[in-house]
Amino acid sequence: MLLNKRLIDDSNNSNLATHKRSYDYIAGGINNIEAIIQKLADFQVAIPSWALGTGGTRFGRFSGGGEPGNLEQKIEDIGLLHALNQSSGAISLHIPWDIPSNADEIKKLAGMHDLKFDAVNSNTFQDQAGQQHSYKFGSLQHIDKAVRKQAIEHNIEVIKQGEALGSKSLTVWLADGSCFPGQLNFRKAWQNTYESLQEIYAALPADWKIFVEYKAYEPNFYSTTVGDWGQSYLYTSKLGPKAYTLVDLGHHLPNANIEQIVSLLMMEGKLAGFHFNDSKYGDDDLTVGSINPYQLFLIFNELVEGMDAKGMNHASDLAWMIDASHNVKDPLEDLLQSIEAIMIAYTQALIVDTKALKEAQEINDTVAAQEILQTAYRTDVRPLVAEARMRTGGALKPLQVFRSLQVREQLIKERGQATVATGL
Ligand code: LRH
Ligand code: MN
Repeated sequence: MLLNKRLIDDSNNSNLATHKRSYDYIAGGINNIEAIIQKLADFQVAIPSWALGTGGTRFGRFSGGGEPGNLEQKIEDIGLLHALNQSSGAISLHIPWDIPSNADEIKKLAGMHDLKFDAVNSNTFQDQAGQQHSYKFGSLQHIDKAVRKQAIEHNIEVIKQGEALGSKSLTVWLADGSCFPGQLNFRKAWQNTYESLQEIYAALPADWKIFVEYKAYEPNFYSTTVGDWGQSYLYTSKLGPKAYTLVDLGHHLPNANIEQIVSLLMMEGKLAGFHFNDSKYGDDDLTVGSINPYQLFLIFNELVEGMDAKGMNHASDLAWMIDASHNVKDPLEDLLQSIEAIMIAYTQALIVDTKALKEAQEINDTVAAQEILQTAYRTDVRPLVAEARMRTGGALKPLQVFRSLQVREQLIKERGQATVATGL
């Protein structure tokens, strides 16, 4: 479904007066406002190809209808999101859930929607039909060399798929681990995984990166062979300069200080980027900023401070991706809310008075430090995010336009109620 630009302009015209009032009020108090708006305009978040349909759990799945039944329709849906918010300009593909039938055709279609291809994701956590060796007891860690070989070859195949689309990075998330004490020799599993990753690393094109994603548990419930940032960092620091550690916000044990992990990985120059989502308990893959928006702000506060300390380009030097699953919300509405939450947290971090914060830290003025941080966090920066959207051709109110155009109803008319999108 292609979105007619005029409809966005009409909506913006009807919202302009209110927007201008709140924008002028906030912008008036910020000295480098134009630089901030430009940073927001440049900031693009990749949409996961596996999160455009209704997710589910082992207890049930409640489809909303009109889901994309193939990669072409997924690109259309991401194109629609990008037309609305001008901040979703990339796709992260998962192979084999979304193998491009014809890479050039797919690349052309994505180009028509002004979309690029971010990291490609391999999948050695499920057995595919006709697969020779099972990943039941792991893939790159597996005690059987033939299974490891199969998993290595799959990752190398995924790199080739990504090259054909113009992607520049491979994300490896391994479900590998154990469910019971005694099931696994941890060192052997680590060594097998490391040697397997070395073979995949060796197959990376010169200008590519490999992202090693860690996760505390699930689907294994006793040990995970890439279980936390330290284990991932052990791999990425030994593998070489093209290896980085990917932070999925939902992959931590309760109360982990993720912003501290982020600051240290950046200090080491080993932060790949993110799979943004939110969670209350486990890897819940909920809407970004829906449960703990303050944590998201604190993470962006470390990111902005760390990137500026290293002179990094905010928009291009780290991988900004969403990883979500939608059980009760419309997938596209959920993604629009997630992008908004990311842009708000980034903007709040950009208006932190870093000079005053540093001064407070240097005299242990903890009260002042909190005041400085929370002044930024408690500033309603939504008009700034909306302004950047409008200046780049997007909607001041993407969700309002999405609903007023009855996009889901139209997609159900076009695709029917029963189409099922591949993915989670
Ligand atoms: C694992 C994970 C990983 C993906 C999968 C879809 O929980 O976060 O990033 O491969 O979700
Ligand atoms: Mn993830």
